[in-house]
Amino acid sequence: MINIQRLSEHIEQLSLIGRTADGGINRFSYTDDEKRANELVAQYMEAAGLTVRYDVVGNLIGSQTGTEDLPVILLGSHIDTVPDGGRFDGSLGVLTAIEVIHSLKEQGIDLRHPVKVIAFKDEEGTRFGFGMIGSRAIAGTLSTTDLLRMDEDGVTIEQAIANDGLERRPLSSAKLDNVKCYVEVHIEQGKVLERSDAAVGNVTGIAGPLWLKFQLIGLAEHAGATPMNQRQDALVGASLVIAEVEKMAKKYHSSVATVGKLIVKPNGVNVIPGEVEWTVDIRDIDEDKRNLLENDIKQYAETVAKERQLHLHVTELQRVEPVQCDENIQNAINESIQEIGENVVSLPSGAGHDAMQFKQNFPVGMIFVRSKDGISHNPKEFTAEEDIEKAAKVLYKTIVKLDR
Ligand code: HGY
Ligand code: MN
Ligand code: MN
Ligand code: MN
Repeated sequence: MINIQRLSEHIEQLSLIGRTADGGINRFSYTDDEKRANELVAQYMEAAGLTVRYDVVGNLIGSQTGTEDLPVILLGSHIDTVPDGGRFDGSLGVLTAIEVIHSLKEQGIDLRHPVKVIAFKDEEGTRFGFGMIGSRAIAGTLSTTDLLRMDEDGVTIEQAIANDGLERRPLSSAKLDNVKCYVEVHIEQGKVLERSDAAVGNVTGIAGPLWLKFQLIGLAEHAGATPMNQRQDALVGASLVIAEVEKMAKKYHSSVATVGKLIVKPNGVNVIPGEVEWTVDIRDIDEDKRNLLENDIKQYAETVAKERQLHLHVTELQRVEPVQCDENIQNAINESIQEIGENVVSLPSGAGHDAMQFKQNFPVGMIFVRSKDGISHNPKEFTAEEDIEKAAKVLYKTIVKLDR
């Protein structure tokens, strides 16, 4: 049913592009490495019989017609990474979708529905602090204002698109209509499947990431000449807030909150920090609880700022709504898991995925594959070949069921 040797070879080859010294991967949107990765994946798409094109933001789209004029079955994921990321996050979903289309073709199975496989642009948001550029464009929700977001060198998304040599067309040309559904294979990036002794899982819903940037501004002064009770130390203030973020998140059991980036200015040994900037990534499958946690954190930051004569600025970087996966697609996935002799485990996704951008557009479903030790966003990210083969078989069977 699936040529797992070919799929494993594709995963290995793609993982070599953007490789870091410690075996991780740096592959950020609109860079030469990502361009080379797209070119490799485009070859795999063509070998599978897909017609390849790039859309206005650089989504790599492989298409095939159906035997009937029906809505499109959409598959895919992303091939960009977090800094020093793993070889399976995103890439597994794109390559597995291509392998399933390739296998169906080899077995002479012509689907009724047209199919598109997409490697979505910039799912991670690593370069511009604003993720899922590609899937937003496909959903028709990416705005020209969004394209003004800048990377750390001051390059906007719009400039990066132009530098990438992509044909300039209106953003609206990227929107895909007439889509039946979207199904994504992705590594779990958590420990649930492993603890349930399950190779694959059916995703019930996806927690929505809310990204905020906090800035505390105090006064940079001499570390030796400034008495302790006369300081406006931005880093001490930030530290109090950051420690409280963890305590508050634990209060809301299903929520998670992470401070992933921290910038201290002027960052000198003998200078009281005058300015500190940090990010908070807040998630919950329940949007109301996420909003409560957001407000708790903001209010505490304001209290600390007032007590310490610091100025606080909070900027929203992205706010993605949680999404429930479609019941019919979940049933097709569960039946397929049973048919390959695996026990069915259904679970929510703590990680965000391109699928969540399609909440208002068409039904979505996701198939998770077990992550060793639940590790991801890390060079140690690993998923066993036999688990990948099972996930590919589940996707194969799910597509055949959805095609009826
Ligand atoms: O942040 C996430 O959840 C995903 O890896 N982009
Ligand atoms: Mn990721
Ligand atoms: Mn991912
Ligand atoms: Mn994803």
